[in-house]
Amino acid sequence: MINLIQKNIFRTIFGFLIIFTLNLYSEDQSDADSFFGREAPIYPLQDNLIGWIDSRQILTLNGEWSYIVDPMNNGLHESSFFGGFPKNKIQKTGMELIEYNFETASKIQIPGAWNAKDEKLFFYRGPVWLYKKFNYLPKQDALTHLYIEGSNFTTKIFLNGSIVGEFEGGYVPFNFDISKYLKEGENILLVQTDNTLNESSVPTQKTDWWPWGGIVGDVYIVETPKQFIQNAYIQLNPENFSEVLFKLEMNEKSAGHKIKLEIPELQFKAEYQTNSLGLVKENIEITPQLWSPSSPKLYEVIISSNAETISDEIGFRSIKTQGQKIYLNDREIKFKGIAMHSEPIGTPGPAFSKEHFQELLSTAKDLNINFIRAAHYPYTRHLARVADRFGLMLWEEVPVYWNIDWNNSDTLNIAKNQIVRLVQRDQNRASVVVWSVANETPLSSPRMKFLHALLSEIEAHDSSRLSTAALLSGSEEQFSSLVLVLALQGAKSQWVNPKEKAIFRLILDQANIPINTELAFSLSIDDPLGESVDLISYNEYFGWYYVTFFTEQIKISEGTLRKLMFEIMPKIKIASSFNKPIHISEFGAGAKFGNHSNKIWSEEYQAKLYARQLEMLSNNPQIQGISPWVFKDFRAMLRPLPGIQDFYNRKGLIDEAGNKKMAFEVLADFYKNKWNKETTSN
Ligand code: GCB
Repeated sequence: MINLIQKNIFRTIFGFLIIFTLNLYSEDQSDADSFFGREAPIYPLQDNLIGWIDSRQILTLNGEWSYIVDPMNNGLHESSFFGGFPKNKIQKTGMELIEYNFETASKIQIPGAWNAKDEKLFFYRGPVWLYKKFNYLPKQDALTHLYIEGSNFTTKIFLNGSIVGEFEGGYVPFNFDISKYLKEGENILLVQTDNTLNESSVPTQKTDWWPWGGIVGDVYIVETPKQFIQNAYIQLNPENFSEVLFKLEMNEKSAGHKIKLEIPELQFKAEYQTNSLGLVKENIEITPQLWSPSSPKLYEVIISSNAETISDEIGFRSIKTQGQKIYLNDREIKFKGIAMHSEPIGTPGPAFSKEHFQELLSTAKDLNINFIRAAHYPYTRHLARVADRFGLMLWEEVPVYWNIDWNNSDTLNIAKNQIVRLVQRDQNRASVVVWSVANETPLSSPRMKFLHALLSEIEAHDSSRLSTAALLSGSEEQFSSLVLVLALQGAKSQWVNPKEKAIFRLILDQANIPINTELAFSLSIDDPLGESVDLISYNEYFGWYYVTFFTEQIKISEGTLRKLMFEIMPKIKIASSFNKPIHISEFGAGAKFGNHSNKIWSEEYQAKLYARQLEMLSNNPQIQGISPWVFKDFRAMLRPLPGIQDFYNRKGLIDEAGNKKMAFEVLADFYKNKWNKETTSN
């Protein structure tokens, strides 16, 4: 008997090896592929976004989840020999061969990124499985949705062994109807999230921030009636402050749904009916007190249908540009800003909660700011909620960063989906005054087409805010004229050494420029995208980056060039051929907290650079807003310098623990005492 069994096993193994060998050596590669994997199933795509999430019936799935790292992507049904992790097989007799077990796996807090939780995963970019068990009582006559506020960057969802769907693109919320997969009692949710970026993703592989992996926003089970309010928009008419535009959309395109709108504090109550597309669109006559940084007034707004009631706290304000100025509620305002990344103070990983943003924004307020650039991707909805209450204006952005696969329609769809979802989520936040579609994207015609497509999405969904993109500008000729201005300064200088002076003179001679010429450097922002945006935003790094390129070209020491640059900076002219306001969306310098010297990476150098930059920027009348780079040191794989960076970008005004660097006070003082005081109190 034993012999027979042994023989069979031997035969099976032998057969297995033969197939294995045959397939390995098969001429036809697809046979080999199908041996290791199965056909990939179709993953349904996400549903339309559900708005007003905070007033829905929700069960939170935030908290402790289990996780298994899957670097070879072996847990999917289609790539696994044994059927994949979603089957969630459990050993019963101790004899079943199952090479995973979510019950005994390591634990992680969700929302949260695995790179921050587990040291071994610090640099990890790949798939990880996240597992959550929850009890549920499915409701008749209701729909149940799974809502995830952000998951980086490709997410596959399985519930009780069934495929729910897939969402591509990080940072933005998405939801799936899971009604048909739910069971009474224990339910098992398995989410595979993969933070790999590639040349066609948004962003692409290279970013100057950490590609945090995992579920980075709230996870909720949301119950709605079968016919529910998908979303609603209620915003001031910028042309008439006694009128508000109200737009509502049902999930089903059908007429006759009765909708009640109430704003109790304004004694406003009205009823409407949806049209055949399931829409309401009305202009409402009310005169709210306007939201502004000095008075961030919010009103409770309640919307009900026959089957449900949703509500929110909403502020009303207008934002416009006219000529080269910016107006909030028709009063001129300057954006006294700071740029940020979504990382909390003192805690590694991404920021996601109300508490994280409360701490970030209240510390940032010590800079006397009225504006925040939330670079370079959407943060969770808590940011804009906190900003609404704190009276801070916000710039929100999608991660179309550096070079993107401009000609790829899938890439465009990811970016469109990101901007649309961001707008749909935050469209009622008074704090949000700017939508940005890109950061530092090199000029080309496919890039123009791509960015125009994103701007059109904004136009179609919400044209009441300012559109922008942080531009790169300045032609080669413009920058070579910067070398000439430095050479003039150097040739005349009292402190530059004779050898370097001789080089400067030679440069001037070759350019036929007499040494007594008065020449100031002027930069014109002429990116053709300027035509299509409301705000001309521009990132510049005078005093930090540019001289590094010149030092090699002209053989002058970097120290000399940096000193000369500081001397000429206050006279630099920045303008644009577009008759629109300019916002300097970045400038900055790296400094390690506690590092004191007169060299780079010191707090002193950073503070001096701020002083020179601020002098330069306030001498340029077209500049109506600034958001220096950056509020806090943030994690960045591009920044390895040991002892200084250690994988942090050190351009923060505070370090990761919240310690203030010297430049913090320089900016705080500028905003409080120097830059057009009259426009601060708006
Ligand atoms: C930039 C980028 C930003 C970088 C920054 C820097 O121009 O927009 O993402 O982090 O420079 O620190 O170099």
